[in-house]
Amino acid sequence: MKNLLAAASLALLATAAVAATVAKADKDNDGTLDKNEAKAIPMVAKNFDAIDVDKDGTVEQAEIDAFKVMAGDKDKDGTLEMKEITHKGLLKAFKQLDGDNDGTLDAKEVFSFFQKKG
Ligand SMILES: [Ca+2]
Ligand SMILES: [Ca+2]
Ligand SMILES: [Ca+2]
Ligand SMILES: [Ca+2]
Repeated sequence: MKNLLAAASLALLATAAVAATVAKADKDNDGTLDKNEAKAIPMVAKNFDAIDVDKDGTVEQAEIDAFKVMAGDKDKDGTLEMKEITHKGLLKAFKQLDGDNDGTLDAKEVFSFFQKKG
């Protein structure tokens, strides 16, 4: 239980750190980053189109979170199998998230998880 709590607070810290960066780059305060604003965060600027899963031309926090989780795609097939996922909440919700029931999560499915969470 102690370990679980430690993991939870670490996750919270990580989330807060990223949120601060996005908020800092979000010059017009609309909660998303357009291509211009994303220039302030090299990781986002470089991967903008890959991160923008819903292709609305802006990057939101949930998309950045999803992108980070998708980095666990070790065999680079574009989807996450259960064994490629380290995020505990994601593992727990795996079955519900796997909308097309193919046994893997794609970027959109991961994005929907963080969208509901946020
Ligand atoms: Ca903005
Ligand atoms: Ca978007
Ligand atoms: Ca994979
Ligand atoms: Ca799937």
